[in-house]
Amino acid sequence: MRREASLLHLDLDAFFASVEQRDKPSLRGKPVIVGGLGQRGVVATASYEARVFGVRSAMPTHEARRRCPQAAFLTGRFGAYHTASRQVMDVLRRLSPLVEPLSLDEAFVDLRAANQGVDFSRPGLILLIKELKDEVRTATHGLTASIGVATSKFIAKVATELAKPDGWSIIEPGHELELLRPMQVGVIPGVGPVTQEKLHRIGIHTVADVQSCAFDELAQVIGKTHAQALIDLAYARDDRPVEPDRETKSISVEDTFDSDLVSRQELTAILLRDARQVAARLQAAGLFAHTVTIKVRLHDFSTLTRSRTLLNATDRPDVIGSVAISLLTAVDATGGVRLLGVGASGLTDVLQEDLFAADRSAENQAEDAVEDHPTSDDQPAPQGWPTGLDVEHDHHGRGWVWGSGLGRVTVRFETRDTPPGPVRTFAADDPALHRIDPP
Ligand code: TTP
Ligand code: MG
Repeated sequence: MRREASLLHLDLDAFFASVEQRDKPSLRGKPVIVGGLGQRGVVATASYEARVFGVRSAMPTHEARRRCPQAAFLTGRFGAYHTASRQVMDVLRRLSPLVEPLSLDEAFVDLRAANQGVDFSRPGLILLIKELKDEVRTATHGLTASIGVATSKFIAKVATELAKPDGWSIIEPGHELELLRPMQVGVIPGVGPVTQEKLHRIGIHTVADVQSCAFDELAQVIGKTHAQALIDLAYARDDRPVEPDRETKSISVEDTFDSDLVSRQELTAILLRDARQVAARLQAAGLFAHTVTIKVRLHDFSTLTRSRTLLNATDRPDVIGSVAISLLTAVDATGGVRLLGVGASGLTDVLQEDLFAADRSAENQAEDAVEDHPTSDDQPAPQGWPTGLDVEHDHHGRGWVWGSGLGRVTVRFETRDTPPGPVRTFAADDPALHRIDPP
């Protein structure tokens, strides 16, 4: 355990929604919900203005519409989120080379390895945190982050949660236990809803309850290994190091064929076999993947990848297989396939996931997809005018899709750097109107 509070955790506030409010001035200060807009879509995130109405991540979008009909419902713009993420990670890497991104909007930083000497006194840390928040705001053109600093990853992350939104907190060495004891057991990494429910059944609700529970009783419910991990964390014993290259880690399996394959049946069988191998390697490494990717090389040697990000990371062969198969259905492989592969990325370890939530069906998991996104050298096929998308009109300039239907598209003409702008409606096939990449 560290003697000084030198583990920093940063998490952007209402990340996707904040990017939308930044780029769409008319939505600032208003409820904004980003997610799947279709029949079975789920909420990826909601702005704090929408959270007041009880809208939460992973809630079905129709439920969110019921709770907060006045919100702007927007499709995700992953290009813009990736850019913002890179800007934040660059700021963090200027502070210390030891940065471990956990997702697009969240990272640990080891301040012991900082590029310049850090003053670990409370006033010294406060100064560092305030400067960091300012740098993030400047680099991202206005996004706010919350920051926690403590003696371990676990406590630093708890500190960030306490500070949300747009705040910071420092947990002084020696104060970890008093902080944790009254908290719900779900605060412990690895304890997701399923595990929490199991613990509730034996009367464990708070971290203090874990501390006073006999090891054997705990082990009966969640197994010996997990019981020990749980007890260690309940006593704030966490010496996990910051691992800077976790983000880039991925696991993949691919096959090249002697002759081009056309049969869907054969391709499906290969995907399932690859998925089993990927899952086995994940399980061997104790890792879970957030993103499943397929790689397809066609008869003309063009190579494309398709990926889907899941709400819950997985190490299950059936989940990976069913996602891979559904990704392949979106690829025109009628001319034959030369190479096929399955990959898993966005890896996290056991402690960042619900240890026992693995009994959900593959189908449910696949339905949970946040977004399908082409990931490499191929272009998305433009189809329709999803609300929130960036567009440009030859005469009116840049804006975003405010709504569409019945052969018409309504655009609000405003950008990050303009005041709230006017709306205008066009025919959906107006040749002067174009989809554009996030500026
Ligand atoms: P979070 O950091 O969990 O959430 P947040 O940044 O939206 O809000 P908070 O202020 O509480 O940190 O997730 C970061 C982004 O990841 C979020 O903006 C959208 C995406 N996401 C999903 O797509 N699905 C999910 O279920 C969750 C939790 C997040
Ligand atoms: Mg966040």
